[in-house]
Formats: sequence, C-alpha cells, structure tokens
Amino acid sequence: MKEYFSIGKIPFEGKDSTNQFAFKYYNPDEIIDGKPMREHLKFALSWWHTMGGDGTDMFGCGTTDKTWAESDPEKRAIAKVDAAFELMDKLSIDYYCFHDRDLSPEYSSLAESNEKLEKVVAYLEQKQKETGKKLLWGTAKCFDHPRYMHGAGTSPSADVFAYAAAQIKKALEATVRLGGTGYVFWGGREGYETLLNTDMGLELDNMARLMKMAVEYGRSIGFTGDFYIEPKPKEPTKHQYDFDTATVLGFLRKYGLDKDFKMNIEANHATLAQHTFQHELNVARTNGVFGSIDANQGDVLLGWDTDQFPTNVYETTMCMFEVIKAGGFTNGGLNFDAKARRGSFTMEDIFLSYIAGMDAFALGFKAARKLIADGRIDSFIADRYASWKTGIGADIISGKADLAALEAYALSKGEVVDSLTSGRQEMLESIVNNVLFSL
Ligand code: XLS
Ligand code: CA
Ligand code: CA
Repeated sequence: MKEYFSIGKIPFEGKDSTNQFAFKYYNPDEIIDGKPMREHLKFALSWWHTMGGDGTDMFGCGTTDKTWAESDPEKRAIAKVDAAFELMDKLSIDYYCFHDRDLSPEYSSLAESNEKLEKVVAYLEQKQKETGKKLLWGTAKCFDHPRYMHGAGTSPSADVFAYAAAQIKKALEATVRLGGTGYVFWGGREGYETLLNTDMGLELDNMARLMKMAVEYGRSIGFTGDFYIEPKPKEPTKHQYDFDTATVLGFLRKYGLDKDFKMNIEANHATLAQHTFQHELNVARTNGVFGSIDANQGDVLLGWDTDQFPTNVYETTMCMFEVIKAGGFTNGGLNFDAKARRGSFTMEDIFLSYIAGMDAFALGFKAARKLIADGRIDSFIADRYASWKTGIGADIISGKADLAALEAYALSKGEVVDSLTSGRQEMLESIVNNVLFSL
C-alpha cells in the first residue's frame, strides 16, 4: 500500500516531551473512568478540510497540494480514502465525517454522481472493515453548486428543493451503509440576503418538510442514530435561519422535529452568534438536545468563520465540562471542522495541527474532570440557589404558591435585598485558574 505521509505513527510521550510529532496529553489508551481516552473524546477527521481544503481563500489560490497525485477525479477520490485512513491510523483518530461531494465530486448528471459516489462508499466500507475506523456522521453538500445559490430546502424553486432531496436521500443511504451514528443538516445557504425578495414563512415550512422527509426515509432504511442541526448565525448568507441553538430549538419544536434532532455545536459558530462556545453547549444540554461537536475556534478579532484548530485550553476545558455534565458522547463526538492556516501549507502541518487540537482537548478533558472533582464551582452554584430547596422557593417549584400567596409572603417579609449574596465571579474565575494550572 502506497504511503502518502513520510511521518510515522504519532506516539504519546507525555507532557515533558519536546518532540513535535508526539502527543503530550492525548494518550488514546489511557483508561479514565473505565474507558480509554479515545472513547471519551471520539475524535473525528473532517473530510472536507483535511482531504480537500488546499488553502484557497477569497484573495488567493491554494497553497497545499491536495490532489493526492491523481488528476482523474475517480482515482483521486479513492486516493483520498487511502490517505485519510493512513492519517487516521497515524493520528489515532477513530472516526471521520463527510459531505457526499467531499467523497466523490459532482459529475455531469445526478445519476452519474450517485453511481460514482456508491463506488467510493463501497471502498470506504471495505476500509472500515479492515481497520475498525468508523463514520461519525455524514451530510450532503447542498450549498456549493450554483443551483443552490438561493438555498436548497429553502429555495424559491421547487425543482431545486427536489434536487436537494434526492442528494440527501443518497447521502443518508451512504451514512446508513457505513454505520454512521449521525446525519447533519448544516443550513448552507438556508437563509436570506434581503427580506425584499424572501417569503420567510414558506421557506421555514419547506425546510421543515425536507427534514421530516429525511427522518421518515432515514428511519425506514434503518438509521437509528441522531439527526443534527448545526447552528450558525451568518455566512454564507447574511441571516442563516439556524441562527443559534435557542432559535433552532424553537424551530424543531414548532415542526415536531425535536424527537429526532439534536445539535451539532461548532465553537466558531457559537462566537459568530455572539455567544460563548459553552453557552451553546449549555443551552443544548439543559434542553436535552446535546448531540455532537465541531471542534475548532475562531479569532476574537475577526468576524468570520476561520475554522482554526482549537488550542485555547480555557475553551476546551469549559466545553468538556459541559460534555461531562451531559453524560459524555453517545452518538456524537469531536469532529475537527478545522483547517491549518493558509501559511501552514506542508503535509507536516496536517499532523501538527491535529496534534495541537487533540492535545488541547485531552488537556481540557482532564482539567474539566478536575474542576468537577474539585467541586467548588458546583457547590457554589448549588448554594447560590439554596433558597429554592425549602420554604417559599420549594412552594413555588411545587406549584403550591400562586400570585396571591406570594404577595402575602412579600408583604409580611418586607425588604429582601439583604437576602442576596455576592456572585463572586472573580473568585470563581480564579478557582478555574487554580485547577487548570495545578495539573
Ligand atoms: C460550515 C459548516 C459545515 C458543516 C457541515 O460552516 O461548519 O462545514 O459542518 O456541512
Ligand atoms: Ca461545522
Ligand atoms: Ca465553521
């Protein structure tokens, strides 16, 4: 078998290692709470950035060769599979995620695209059997081709809607065949540029119709995993309908889709919506729709989707804090929807950027476990809400107290400002520092 990368398997060497091609914190086989770290973190490789992204941006062409030494598209698609499986093996990554068109490009007709895609899927199935690698989730690229310029499920054209439905049907079949435990809807161009040309009500009804069809078809062919919506507030459209988790929740509940759909939360999309990553995870968790994560980070000084590899340990810690509180991953995982910077253009940079991201999450996981075991944050929060455990608070929660009863209570109590205690934000932030830096 041809080797695509001259770098060998990345070993775990521990925090004192200075070997750039070694993990310092991610030890895939370290047993924590009865299972190996690789199963806690469930890292996934993103096919689009890693196997296809060549550094092309709005201002310039690619800087990295991602042709995998094949000019023929069919041969290239197969070479991509081999290169991806080599990477997953060398980086100890167990999962991958794809868009249909990352696996196999669009050909001159839908029938031909489907036929060629099937060949790649068959090859993936064989490679999975040989290696034990798995599909985390699949999706359809319904935003790239010009036909989707006004959206897919929200297109003003019913023909375009039908085309997208056909593409999603095939992508679902591929996901099921490869044993994927998730299927993602990221609303590529499902949004608007101006309300002057947009029937928002019809567009949202149609988007829900498409998702309902996907659920019905998926379940009929044996898909038992989770459907996900991946919120994002803007880019490529000015206003994306799946703005953030709270907006998506309202949509899912309105259309009765909340039993089948969970969230795929991306760090960079959270910050584009002016939320922290943790906020989005917390909203998903407390509403029972936490599903999967697209692990990356944005840049606070840039207002767009930079999809950087995550290296901010504060962020990975608070992310894993939420993941642990949600009971860990079930069908989901940590998909690196991330790309090395355009200037980090060598094949080594693929390894170095994954190592950086995986180590940042391993550190975050350990720090989050320590934060929970330390208990100071949790007990502070519990104490802060202690008034809801007994007396009038318990009466409100149990439904015993009505407005009249509360009025009588407030009148008898008089001024209550003295019942408040400090929020202690600075102290709590320093506890986080204390836990993080005494690792
Ligand atoms: C783009 C999205 C996309 C989804 C999958 O911003 O992150 O890559 O994850 O369609
Ligand atoms: Ca994403
Ligand atoms: Ca992104």
